[in-house]
Amino acid sequence: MKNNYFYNETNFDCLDAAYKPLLPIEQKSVPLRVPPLLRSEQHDNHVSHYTIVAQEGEIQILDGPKTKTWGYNGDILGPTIRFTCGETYTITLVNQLPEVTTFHWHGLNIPGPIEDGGPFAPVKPGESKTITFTVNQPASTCWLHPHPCPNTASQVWHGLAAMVIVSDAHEASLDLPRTYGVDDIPLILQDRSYHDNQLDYQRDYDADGIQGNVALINGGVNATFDVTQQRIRLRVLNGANRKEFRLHLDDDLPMTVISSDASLLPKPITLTHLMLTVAERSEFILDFSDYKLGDCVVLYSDDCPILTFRIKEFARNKQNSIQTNFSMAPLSTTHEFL
Ligand SMILES: [Cu+2]
Repeated sequence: MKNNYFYNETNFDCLDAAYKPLLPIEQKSVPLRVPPLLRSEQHDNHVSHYTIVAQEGEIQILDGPKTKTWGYNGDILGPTIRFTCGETYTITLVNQLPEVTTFHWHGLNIPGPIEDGGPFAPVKPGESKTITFTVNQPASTCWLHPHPCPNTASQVWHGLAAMVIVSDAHEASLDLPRTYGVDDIPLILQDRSYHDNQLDYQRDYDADGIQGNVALINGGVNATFDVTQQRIRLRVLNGANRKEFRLHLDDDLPMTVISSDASLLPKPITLTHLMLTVAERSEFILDFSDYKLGDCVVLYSDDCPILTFRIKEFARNKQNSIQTNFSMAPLSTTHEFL
């Protein structure tokens, strides 16, 4: 291992008797699903209105029958929700699931118990609730997930999770990739087990947290992403119930980490291996300037390939290095709640 902070993988796995490794899957690769951006229905007096619907669906994940899933405003996961620091949002939360859920804003510094969406903010089946909050925190990558007691884990397992991006004027002033879907890419990493292509939470239940052998990335398997810009910013969320993701590129391409859970780091850190535990987020930049058209670079977790980058044509600029000092605002204004 080139980065000393990294774990001893062999020992780590031996100590966890129930550890389930990710296994490569024999299936044709498909383009990476990039969740759409959530559109506001209305914008008046500096207040944006959104509607988020928790619903049942089904989607093609493995070859064969479709998998029954849950999602926000769709079959699985949800649209990416963008907030701007200082803006106020009114959000209508709709529960079309057959059981109680909540809508928890993991990483947002907003009031509880209702707006925050913890276990004390239930939305019953067939009902809806409207919340209003003002976002006031540094730029960060957060996420939305259900948090009902005791069904948080099973609802996430069924597919409820969405990425949340907070932007602010400071982040906007930095020379960082931020064209969503082109060079600013959300990656929700998860693992699942399937039985005849279906989830079975009870069968796979583990009191320490459920695991699977199939790696999902944005709800799909064996994904490829076409690189059309020299620098790609990945916003990575470990959306698994229990599993750590231990990321590295097949040729040890450096990852320039710019952000962790709370916000931007004081300055970027370059790593070749990065471990994310559950619910953790990290933003890092990959610079593909040393590759040529047609090359492929593969992102792994442990020894399982999870995403292939295919190099396309793009303008190259060796001078376009990443700023080394973000001079970010102090972190004391942010709080983190699970
Ligand atoms: Cu959480």
